Amino acid sequence: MTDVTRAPQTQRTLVLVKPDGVRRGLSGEILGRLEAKGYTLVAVELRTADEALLAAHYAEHRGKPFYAPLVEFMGSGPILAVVAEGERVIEGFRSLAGTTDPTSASPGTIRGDLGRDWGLAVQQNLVHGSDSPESARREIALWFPSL
Ligand code: D4T
Repeated sequence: MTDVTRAPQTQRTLVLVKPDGVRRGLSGEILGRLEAKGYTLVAVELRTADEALLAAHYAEHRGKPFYAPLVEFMGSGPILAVVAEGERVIEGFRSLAGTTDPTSASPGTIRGDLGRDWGLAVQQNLVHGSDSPESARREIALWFPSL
């Protein structure tokens, strides 16, 4: 519901189309969903991430069982890195993406419509989206230091 007393919260978020999404030719579909929702693309770059960037990006997961396969998977091919902007875009993109496990993510979401479990060591769940304003600032600085 609209809260008329609330101050505007124009935000930026980091979206990644992960290597599975790029490999499957879903970059356009995913960018299309972002744009159709009304968010603005601020930066878009296709790049293969090196281990240092991935270690910094996933620092919070270091030591977890899925960390090594996650870094290997994320470095396995090009990623489409995107900065998107809009009112409450951080929450909005997380909602577009759906929950982490694509098998149970709701239909209508990117992961729910386009993703599934492939029986691999790591969830190949097509996209990443920053989960808070602090994460967004940190991640945008890592992937797009010039912004
Ligand atoms: P990201 O960070 O990639 O947007 O995904 P989420 O926010 O949805 O999920 P996350 O940070 O908890 O996980 C990061 C990354 O690790 C993989 N993963 C995660 C996995 O393979 N097994 C697991 O049990 C978890 C929790 C999937 C996404």
